[in-house]
Parts: sequence; C-alpha cells; structure tokens
Amino acid sequence: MSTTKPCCTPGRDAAAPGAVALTLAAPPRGSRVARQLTGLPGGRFLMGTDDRTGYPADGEGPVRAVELSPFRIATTTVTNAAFATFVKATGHRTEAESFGFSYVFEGFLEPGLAAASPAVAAVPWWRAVAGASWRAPEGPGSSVTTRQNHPVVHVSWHDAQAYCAWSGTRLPTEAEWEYAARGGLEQARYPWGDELTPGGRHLCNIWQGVFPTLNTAADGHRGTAPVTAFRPNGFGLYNTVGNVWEWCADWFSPDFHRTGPGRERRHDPVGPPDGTARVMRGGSHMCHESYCNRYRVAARSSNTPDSSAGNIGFRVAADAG
Ligand SMILES: [Ca+2]
Repeated sequence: MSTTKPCCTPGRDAAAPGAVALTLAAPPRGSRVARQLTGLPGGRFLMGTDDRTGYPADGEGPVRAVELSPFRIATTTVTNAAFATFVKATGHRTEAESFGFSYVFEGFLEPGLAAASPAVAAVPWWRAVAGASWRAPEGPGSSVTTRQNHPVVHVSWHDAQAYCAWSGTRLPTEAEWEYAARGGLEQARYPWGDELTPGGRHLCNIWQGVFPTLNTAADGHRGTAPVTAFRPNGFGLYNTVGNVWEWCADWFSPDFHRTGPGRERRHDPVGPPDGTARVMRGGSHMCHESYCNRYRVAARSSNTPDSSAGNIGFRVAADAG
C-alpha cells in the first residue's frame, strides 16, 4: 500500500495471488542502452523542498545538501520500441501480463470496456482492466503501434529491474533522479524554473481542464507524449516532470532522510534498507494543479513494486565509467 496520497497511481494488493518471480537475463556486453546514457558530474546539490505548495507529509523537505558521485542517466524514459527489443531478446513477461490486468484511466477506455472493468474504490477513475499491459495500454484491442516513441507504461518496478539487468543499467537512486531532473537549477520548482507556463507556454505533459472529467490537452497531449516532446532541461534530460511517473531504486519512506544515519543521508543516499513501496518521481499526464501538483521536481510518490498503471514508466542509469 502506498504511504502517500493514493491518487497518483493505484497499487496491487501486496497479497494478491499471481505475483511472479522474475528471471533476470545476463547483461550483454556493450549494451546499446548503456552506451546511450549521458554522464553527469554529481557533486553537492540541494535536495527536497520546503515549498508551501507541496506536500510536507510526503517528506519533500527539509531542504538538505546531498553529495553525489558522478553517474550516467538516460535522457529519456524507456520507449515502447526499446522495451519491445528487450522482450524480444529475453521473452520477459511483465507482471501486468502475469496478473492478467493493469490499471487504466477510465477516460481512455471504450465505454463497454469501462463498464466491465472494476473501479478502484478510493480513486474511481482508475479501472482494473483485464488484458491491459504495455502491449495494450487501454486493454484488448489497443496497441502501441503508433506510440513506439512514447514511454512504455504498465511496467512494474520488478519489470524495470529486469530491463536494467538485461541492458547493463540500473534504476537511478531517488537522489540521482532529483539531481538529474533539476538540470542544474538550484531549488527551482520545475526543471526549467519556478513558473509552470512561462509566457503561457506548456513545457511538460500534465492535465489541463477539469480533473477527471475534462481533458483539454492544451499541452498537445491527451495521454502519453513522445519521450522527446518539449524542450530538455539543462542536463539534456526530457520530461523529467509530467508524462509518466518514473520508478527509482529506493524503498519509499517519508522520513528516512531526516531520521536515518547521517552519512547515509548525505553521501550517495540509497534510501531505507527495507520497505513496502518503491519511490516514483516526476508526476504524469494525469496530474492537475487542482488535484495533485506532484509534477513539481521535488514531489514524491510511491507504489508497491509489483504495481503497474498507464502512467508509470522508468528511465535507466548507471555508475560513471
Ligand atoms: Ca496533457
């Protein structure tokens, strides 16, 4: 169960039957995925926020100095095309496929399928859709044929781990993710500055209109957008906020960064040693200011590692060198 507000993404019941043990393929030498990562210098940066428009209960603050070693990270989230290459090479079956369902926003479903798909009690615009998976993001009959350059979705944290193992990469730690997402700006609210739509321009893919009934798509995208939509941040990274939530390596805790051992919190932090949910960062195409403004670069969320939904993806990272 997520320890943050459950609006971001619904989670599977941790005790649900059908959980799968995943076999990780050995990473190929000189993986193309790993070669495409961009190197970042690391160093000291100010992590978190004390922004009053945020969610203190999530553990967004306090602002603290964190030191990072150099590392590498992908400029985009993993695309449907890249994930298909991984699946073709390994035969990987995602957890959504093993469980037989995943969570889809009702507004993207055909009326008949919406009516046949149970709503999630606390967040009824989420439907548990039989047959929804990365291959069929809106359930049976849908496909990613025209979305090859969009982020893969309906992938669990475990699925992301399997992709990383195959590609010789790893998920970024939460601290690495935030440092990279900030793009070199210190304590800005967004990867480009403090204003959401400077000069009236949309700079990320979130929700405009009235959530959850009216999606005007004023930013040009009703659901996911291509991974290189909008301009990149100062480090060359695209869509670190909006579009899809991104899994991070860490277990989620709202307070480990305040209460954990000092050095573990300040130097290449990896989060708490155990937990029930993994960190997700960045918000998604379903975030709206009136409801949940977790598309801020310091915002945090989480979900259980076997959960998947139509607004969760991931980007990969690796150690330097
Ligand atoms: Ca949008």
